[in-house]
Amino acid sequence: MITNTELEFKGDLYPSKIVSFEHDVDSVFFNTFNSVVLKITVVRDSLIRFRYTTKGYFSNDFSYAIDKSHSHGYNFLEVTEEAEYYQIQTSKLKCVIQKIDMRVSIYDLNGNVLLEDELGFHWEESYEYGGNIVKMSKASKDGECFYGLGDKATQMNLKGKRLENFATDQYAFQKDQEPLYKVVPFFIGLQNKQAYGIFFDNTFRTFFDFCHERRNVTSFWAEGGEMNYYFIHGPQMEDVVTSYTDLTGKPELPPLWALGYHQCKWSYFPESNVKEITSKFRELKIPCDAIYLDIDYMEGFRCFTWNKEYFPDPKRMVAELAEDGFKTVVIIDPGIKIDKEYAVYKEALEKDYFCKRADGPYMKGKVWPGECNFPDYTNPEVREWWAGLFKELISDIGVKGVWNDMNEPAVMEVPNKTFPMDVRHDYDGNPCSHRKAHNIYGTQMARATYHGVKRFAYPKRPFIITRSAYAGAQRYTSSWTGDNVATWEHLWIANIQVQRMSISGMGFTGSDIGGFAEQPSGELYTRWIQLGVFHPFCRTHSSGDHGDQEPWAFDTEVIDITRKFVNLRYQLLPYLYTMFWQYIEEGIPMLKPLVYYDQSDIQTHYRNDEFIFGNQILVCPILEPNSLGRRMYIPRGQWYNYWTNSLVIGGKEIWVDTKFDEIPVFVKAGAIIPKYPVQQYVGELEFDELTLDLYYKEGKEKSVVYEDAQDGYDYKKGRYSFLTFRVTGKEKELNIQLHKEGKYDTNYSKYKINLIGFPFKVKSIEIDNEEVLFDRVKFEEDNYLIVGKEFNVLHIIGE
Ligand code: MIG
Repeated sequence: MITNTELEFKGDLYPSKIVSFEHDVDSVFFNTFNSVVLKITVVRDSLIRFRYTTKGYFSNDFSYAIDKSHSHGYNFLEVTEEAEYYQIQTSKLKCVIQKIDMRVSIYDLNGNVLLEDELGFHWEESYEYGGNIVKMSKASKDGECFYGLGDKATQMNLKGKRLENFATDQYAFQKDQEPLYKVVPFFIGLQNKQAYGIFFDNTFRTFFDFCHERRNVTSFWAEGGEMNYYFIHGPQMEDVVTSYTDLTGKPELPPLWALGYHQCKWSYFPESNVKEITSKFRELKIPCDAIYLDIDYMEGFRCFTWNKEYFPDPKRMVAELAEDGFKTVVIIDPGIKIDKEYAVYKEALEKDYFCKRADGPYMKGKVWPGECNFPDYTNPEVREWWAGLFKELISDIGVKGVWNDMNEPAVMEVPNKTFPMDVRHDYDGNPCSHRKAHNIYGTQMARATYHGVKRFAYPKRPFIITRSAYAGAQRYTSSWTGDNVATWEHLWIANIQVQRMSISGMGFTGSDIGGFAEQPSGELYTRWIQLGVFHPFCRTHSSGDHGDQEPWAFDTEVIDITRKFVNLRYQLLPYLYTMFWQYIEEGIPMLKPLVYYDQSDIQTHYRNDEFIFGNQILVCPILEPNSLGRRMYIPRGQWYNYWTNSLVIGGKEIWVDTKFDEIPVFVKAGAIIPKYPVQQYVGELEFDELTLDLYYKEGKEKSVVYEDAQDGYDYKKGRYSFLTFRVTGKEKELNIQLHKEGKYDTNYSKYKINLIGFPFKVKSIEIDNEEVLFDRVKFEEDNYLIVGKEFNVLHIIGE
């Protein structure tokens, strides 16, 4: 911990005055008398990169986080020199650099300060390792709020916190515990109702201080590497998050089954136990798409092997599970057992693929298999080799997904829980020590795994899940929040972690439902499932040490409620898939914390529990035992209680009654929510109608529905269906305009439209301006109608 006394430490060095500058296309270089260079690059009008060196020149510019295909290009760039400062102006921003001390201020074009250096860039030389500890401090205004940073187990608004980024196997972590498994050095600041973002792209151990040490100062620093950050202009949080996600990359669509319910435990074995579990799901009619094999499926924990006693014929078993609709996902860890008889070990040794200590010997560490060596996934040749290892598992045996664990990397029985810092890495041709490679090790492993699974799963889509990740990992993999605990507090943590991951570019995330360590009560498990079905990744997992955690480990009531909520998730699959599409297309987070949803309402700035699932469903978990309801904030606008269909006007905190088999769920007025029938697994049923729940609104609302073949890559060639419904409701009528894009023809031919909250009785219906008789549209009980899917305008007229 750095204290105030240390802050006054005279070891800190600062840029002196600027003596020259050069402008080279999109970049401007400022040189100080003491050899500091600041390179400012205009990536886009609203996205500016700042790089500092203290030695007069820059090292090779290389980042694992930045997506090579990110958008760049600006409309306007002008550099001017004044007596006291330089100014860089784009069509969105103005950036002022003081000549005397190189301090930077960023303004919007109305002259509002967006972000201003306090001390600005400074550094401390590191005698022990060479290079610098690089530091940045910014002035913070009263009322400023901070969000983001990945998987932090603390309140949504990070104001007043100091956080640390160093990927760590943090078994049974606690609230506020630092650091955790993932590293996303990206935060969103919100000040004066304007949002901005900072992405500090530095893989060394980094720290962020949000007005914790000093009230009006935000600072961030790294134990090595470069001061290298991107400033992202809002003013809406959506602008910041979508720009950040564009910069660090978006995933491809997962297969739709990956959005189903997954069941996991450490461990299901032997084969008969796996089958017992899967059959029980079908027998109890609780939908489930994936079953996981944890480390015990392997022979002595050797990756890419099978314990033949437990699993005599994996190919047959995987095929039989597939017939019943189950996809098999297997765990693969980074540690390769030191064993001269083990093919994977032998090959990696021969090819020199393992990480080495600074002085030459292989890095050795204990994990599940005993003493292991560890592939250097930062070497592209090693990644290629690793990808190739998946051939048998995927092409031959038919495994559909791979789960990467322990990739922080975790090492047992050593105080720092990971590699020694002197271990060497290739870092894609930029050799470095583990100090620099530690935080991206897990991502590079997941990346290699992704390429392998993708190659051998083709023409189907791959599914990868990882525990450790650095910014940008979303391009390759989903993730879970690691070894949580079966406590109510952890349910609170899971809710925040998944929302936070969502606004940190890495939305395909979930928690171990029910808790990994310890045993949940039936009530806690129920409350967790009720939240978990609204998380992009939905899996029950447990350590297996404290008893079973399948739904039927609890009483009938729990089983019934689990079924009810998992059914709801399966009904909402088209809605969930649509939000995934918006994530991969536009970088829009699938879950939206209330502050993201309505940043100009200050009531949202400190909310934690409520979030928007997709665009139009408001969810709030029950986080306490024996609850008959809870208080919650309803954001501005009109919302229908999903369970009662009663209308609430938002912008206030209210009490919501819920039974044990409900949590507060609200649907935005005007929304059209698409639903599939309940299926026991994705693709089980053929159906001829898409259900559309239409929530009446006096006014306008737009809803979209994305669909495609649910797997494969045809969607990239335009074979998808994208429906836009524009609802306009009036006192006695409602109009739906439908616009269709894409070349995919859905299997169903009709819509069943449920009319919810209509204040009038339907008198007649016009389709494309022609009145239709009620025998052409099935219209019953005044609350739903069935119409052919091809229409442009549907006009519902009341009496
Ligand atoms: O040291 O593979 O977070 O999900 O079940 C424990 C066994 C290793 C940690 C993972 C957990 C997994 C467990 N693993």
